Amino acid sequence: MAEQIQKKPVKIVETVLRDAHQSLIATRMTTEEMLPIVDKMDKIGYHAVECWGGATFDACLRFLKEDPWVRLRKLREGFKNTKLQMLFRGQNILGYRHYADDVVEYFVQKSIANGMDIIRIFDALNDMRNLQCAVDATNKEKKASGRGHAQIAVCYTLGDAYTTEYYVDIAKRIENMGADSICIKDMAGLLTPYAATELVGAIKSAVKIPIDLHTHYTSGVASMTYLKAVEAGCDIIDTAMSPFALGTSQPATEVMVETFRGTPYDTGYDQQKLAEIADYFRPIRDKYLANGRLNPKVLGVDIKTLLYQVPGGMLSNLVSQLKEQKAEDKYYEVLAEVPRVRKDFGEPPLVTPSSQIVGTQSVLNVIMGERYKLVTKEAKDILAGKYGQTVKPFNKEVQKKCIGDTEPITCRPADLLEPELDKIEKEMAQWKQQDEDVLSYALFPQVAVEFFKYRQSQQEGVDVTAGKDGAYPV
Ligand SMILES: [Mn+2]
Repeated sequence: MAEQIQKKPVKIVETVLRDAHQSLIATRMTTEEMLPIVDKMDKIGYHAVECWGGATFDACLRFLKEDPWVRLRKLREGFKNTKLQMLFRGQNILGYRHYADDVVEYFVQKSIANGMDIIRIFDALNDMRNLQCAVDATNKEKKASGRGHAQIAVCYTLGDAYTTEYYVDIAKRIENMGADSICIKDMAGLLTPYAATELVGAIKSAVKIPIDLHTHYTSGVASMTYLKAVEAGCDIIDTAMSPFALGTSQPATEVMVETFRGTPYDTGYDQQKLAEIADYFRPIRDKYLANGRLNPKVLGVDIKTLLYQVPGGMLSNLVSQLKEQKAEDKYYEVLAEVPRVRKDFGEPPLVTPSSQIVGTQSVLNVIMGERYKLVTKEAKDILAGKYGQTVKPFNKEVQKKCIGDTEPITCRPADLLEPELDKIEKEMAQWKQQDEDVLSYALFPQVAVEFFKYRQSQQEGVDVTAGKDGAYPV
């Protein structure tokens, strides 16, 4: 009988070049640290390597003084056989506001033109209206160039509204929207193993497109959750090479590969080759541990995440925000405030940007000693409907205190935006050296200009910023 069981190797998305270092070391891995190992990674047989999008773009420009587009092109050059994957925040692209459709379309077009294959598109509020433009743009590129795969992710979270029926309904809508695959995106490790059996089983019987499960090890259940999910029909799982696995990152690639060995789900990956890749990343992990960038606090199991529903990247951000304010002792107080603020804001999933909005507001509420005494612009926007529709209504009292009599909007937020690409291009014309610069500027105007100045100083050997805002090494 055993021979008759149909082989169904589980596919693996390797996250070490994106989510793993975003979750553990605030996205600081450099292109230089990535490139020497690309060739070995390319020979594993991964379904895809997630390596771009999310916070990588911002971190490249802001902290690493790297051009994210150059990184993408170099990775594309190195990964000759492996698909590249990116994370894309729907109408927010990789930024923190809603962009007009023309910018979203142009970003998708340029991402694929520069080598991206799979675009995982999600919306922090699971408002599907915010995804359609990016999905259509991906499908258009796929038709034109043969490259491109639109994966729509539904953010997994807990709460009254988030029933199995809710997810099944969303999954059907995702399939109807023209997605090539669906991702259950569990930012905080909230999906427990037996809940995964039910959820994946239910979605599997409702849709035909492949299911990818993405979770984090934060609460300690993630590898068991993958096991049950795969048994229930999950096609793809996201894992990270062991030196950048566990804690707020993903389950370890080698562990999951070994778990399925000899079963119908056997990946067939070579453990010896994986070990060589791990050997490469281990000293890099040690470096970040030694310089304090990798905080041991995010490496353990924090079962409280099941209570606070805080995603990996957000946990490490909260730690550094509190460190800056010299208020590290308020860590658990802030963690307790997070679910209260979330409820006030219509119980959205916590993922960029809603995680930052809820997180920062929680820090302010605790540090100021009075809730909503100081309110961020983004918190006001979310309460004014400018990010889209939440599954639950807002706390009316909090809404009133934060935005007063402002009339909240109910349409798709981008419907109120005029095309803006031409205007953006004119604004930054003096810095433009490649088409992609327009998009870097569109997403992070100040940070991009700083980067453009730095780039120019490198090229010309003169420091154009001298005497203004500090000198760059030339
Ligand atoms: Mn993630």
